[in-house]
Amino acid sequence: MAKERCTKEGCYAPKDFCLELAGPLHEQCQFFAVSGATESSAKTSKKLAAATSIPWTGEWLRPEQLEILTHRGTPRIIGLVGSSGAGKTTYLAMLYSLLFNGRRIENWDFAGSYTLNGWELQAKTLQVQDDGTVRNPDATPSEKDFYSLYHLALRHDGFLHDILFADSSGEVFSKWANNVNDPAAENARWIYDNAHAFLFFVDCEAIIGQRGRARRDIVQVAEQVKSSLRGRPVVIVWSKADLAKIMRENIVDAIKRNLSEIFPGAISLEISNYSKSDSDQLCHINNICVAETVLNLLANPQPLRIAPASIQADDFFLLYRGSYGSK
Ligand SMILES: Nc1nc2c(ncn2[C@@H]2O[C@H](COP(=O)(O)OP(=O)(O)O)[C@@H](O)[C@H]2O)c(=O)[nH]1
Ligand SMILES: [Mg+2]
Repeated sequence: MAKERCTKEGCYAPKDFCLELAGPLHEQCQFFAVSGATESSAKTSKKLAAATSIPWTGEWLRPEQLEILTHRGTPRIIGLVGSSGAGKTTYLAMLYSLLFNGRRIENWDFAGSYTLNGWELQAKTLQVQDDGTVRNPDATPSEKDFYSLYHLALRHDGFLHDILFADSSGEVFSKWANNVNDPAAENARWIYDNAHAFLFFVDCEAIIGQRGRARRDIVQVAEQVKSSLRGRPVVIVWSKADLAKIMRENIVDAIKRNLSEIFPGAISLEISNYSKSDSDQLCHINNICVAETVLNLLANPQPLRIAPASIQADDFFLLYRGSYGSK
């Protein structure tokens, strides 16, 4: 019997994710299929190699694969930022599940995806199992070269938009917030440099458990996101808001104050993946609303909010701010 092993250096599929395809579908990888080839498996591997010579597999994408989209315009990248376990991957799983079950993002119609397998894989984990439990997505690998870009083609105002949600493990963003040049935070750096907008996750559960430490971590990452933001939109997502009532009010107020100073005017939304009813505000409505808000901000960029410099002058021309600004 063929030995289940991959020939690609540094790849431990099936024990770990397939490096080549950046995901768990190692059986479709030419390097995996070639290993330990018996006669019949060699034939299969040839077929598989032919099948995988198409530029995409339905798995989530890596930056070097984005050329399959760029021929039809610039894809817009939405970076998910937040600590480890903040619910970023579960958010994506829930978003896809809601869309799959017929919920709509107003004025953004689903028109396809290059990463259906990737979406499906995460969404499956939210399906209720025979024993009544849900599994939740596996922890996102924290290797510096692990990328998972989830694609949606959406039709808006008669145009097709390619949207990519960039997920990564929270650890890499914490490392990046500590030191933006940390060699172990390559993917966080890529997401920060290339994203057109950010979903900034604030984990209600972490605030309950870690209080002041959670606040410090949130503020540190937020400050770093702000550092070279260049007007890119940020939507603040309070995740696991089913637990929101248990949070201590003074810490919540302090975090809200910090975030409104760091991201003035940013919209905040509370989400949860645990629904109480069929049209649960936190789950069914707000998860979609997060996507709608960030997409609308991408489609209609807001003017840069630059604090006006105070000008010391008696010159009325320099002091003039226009009739709107003078109110
Ligand atoms: N209470 C609560 N827990 C959640 C919710 N969503 C996710 N979780 C928990 O948070 C864990 C981490 O979520 P995950 O999406 O993997 O976080 P990530 O590291 O930011 O991608 C999951 O395994 C769940 O146990 C939620 O809406 N409410
Ligand atoms: Mg994750």
